[in-house]
Order: sequence, then structure tokens, then C-alpha cells
Amino acid sequence: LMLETELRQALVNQEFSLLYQPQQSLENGQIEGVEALVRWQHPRRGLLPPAAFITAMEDMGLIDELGEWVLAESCRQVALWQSRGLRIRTAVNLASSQFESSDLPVLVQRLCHETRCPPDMIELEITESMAMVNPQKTIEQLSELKRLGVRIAIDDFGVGHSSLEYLLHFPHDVLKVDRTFIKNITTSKGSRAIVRSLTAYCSAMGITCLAEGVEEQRQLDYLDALAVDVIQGFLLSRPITADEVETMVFQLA
Ligand code: G
Ligand code: G
Ligand code: NA
Repeated sequence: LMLETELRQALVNQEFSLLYQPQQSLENGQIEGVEALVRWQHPRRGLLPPAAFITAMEDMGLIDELGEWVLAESCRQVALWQSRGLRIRTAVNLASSQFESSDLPVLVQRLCHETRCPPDMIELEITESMAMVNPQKTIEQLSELKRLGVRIAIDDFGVGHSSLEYLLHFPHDVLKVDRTFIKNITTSKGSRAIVRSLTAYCSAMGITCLAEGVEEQRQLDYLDALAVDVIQGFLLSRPITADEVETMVFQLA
């Protein structure tokens, strides 16, 4: 079958699923939240990562439908965890067309309401480059989303050529420092200086500074010394199922 036909069928047949990658507070060691990461259970090729289908779905105009499912499923999972006494905030990646849609705030409000998911348990991730396409519109869209009570994370920060002046005007709760800086942190004074300046910015603004792609204990030691708030990466955990998240949260509580 053509990829497009397969992807349309995949939406109808509900072949997508979510894994969740834990995020840990360095202050108290607890799981702060998770990032939802979509997978495609292909009928013959097995479990496929986003790299195999996200761009294609953007090109085919199918990404909004997938994105709505990801958001709804994340809200359902947050509500399910909550009903079992677990508060696990869930971060959801937005594609640029989703973020640019004027319908996004209404959609978010409706899904939170329908699933009984508290809006402040949902974090919407947009990349720095998405934010910079039209900075004025970004400010307006983020302000409207913030009024609903959801949290905002700026993803892949530091590699998207944005002016820091704009960052100040984008309402956000979390800055996700791009993994390039974390990869180089043990060897590069420059990377350490950049992370240090980002943690200073976050702490002054009351924003959470999150380091993504943490793979080694030595990187974690530097990040801890630089006062990063939260880490995410293979060192802590790969993306895992909702049940595995529950087990991990109980073990660390
Ligand atoms: O899970 P993995 O590391 O393979 O994800 C790779 C990238 O795919 C992520 O960094 C993210 O940008 C993108 N991605 C994962 N899940 C989603 C999703 O639900 N929606 C969108 N738009 N992108 C996603
Ligand atoms: O940028 P974003 O947060 O969307 O990235 C999520 C992607 O990064 C997922 O596809 C996930 O599998 C991947 N990822 C998560 N932790 C690590 C890590 O420690 N190292 C590397 N190389 N990739 C990671
Ligand atoms: Na992300």
C-alpha cells in the first residue's frame, strides 16, 4: 500500500499509541511529569518511531488529526492517573500547523473538559523555531493558551536562532535546553556557560529549566552543579508505557 493510504487507515484503525518519557526533579528526586511520544504500531513493520511518519503526515495534511488524538489520549491518561491518586503532568508535542491554528485554544479547553483533565496537568511543547515563525502571533496564541491554565514549554531551545528579547515576551513555564548543549557539557566550557546563563534566566523568571537528552552520570553531575531543575533522558529512563510510569512513580515516591 502507499504510505498515504496506510496512514489514513492507521488513523481509522487506531494504530497509534503513546509512550511516556519521565522527567525528574533534581531538587527532590521525584517524577515531575512525562513527555508523551507517539508511536505507530504498523500491521507488518512493527512499532515505528515518529521519524518514520510525522513529516509525511504533515505533508499529507493528516497531522492535525493525529495531533488531536495525541492530545485527547494524553488528557485521558492524566485523568486516569489522577483517579488513582497520581499527579503526573504530561507534556504534549505540537506540530506547527496545530500551533498556528486559531482553533487550538478551543480544542484544548474542550478536551480537558470532556476528559476531566485539569488544564494545569497538560504542558504544550512548541519548538523555539515554531515560536519564531511569527513572534507576534506566538505571543497572542500562548497568552490565550495560558488563560486556559495549561503550561507552555519552549522545546529545543538554543539552536533556533531566536532573539533572547523575544523569549522574554513569550509566556512560558518551562525552557527545554536543547540536547546539543547537554551532549557537550562535559567537554565544552562554552556549553557549560550557556547552560549556566539559561538556569540564571529561568531562576530569575520563576521558570523551570529542563535539560533533555541526559545520557550519562557525568552530564548529570554538571547539570546538578549548574542548578538545572529537571532532567529527561536515557540515563533516567527511555520512553515507557503508562503502566511502567506508574510503577516508576511509586518506586521513587
Ligand atoms: O520519540 P522520539 O524521540 O523518536 O521522537 C522524535 C521526535 O518526534 C520528538 O522530538 C518530537 O519532536 C516528535 N514527536 C514525538 N511525538 C510527537 C507528537 O505526538 N506530535 C508531534 N507533532 N511530534 C512528535
Ligand atoms: O525534543 P524532544 O523532547 O521532543 O525529544 C524527544 C525525543 O528524544 C524522543 O524521540 C526520545 O526518544 C529522544 N530521547 C530521549 N532521551 C534521549 C537521550 O537521552 N538521548 C537521545 N539521543 N535521545 C533521547
Ligand atoms: Na518535545
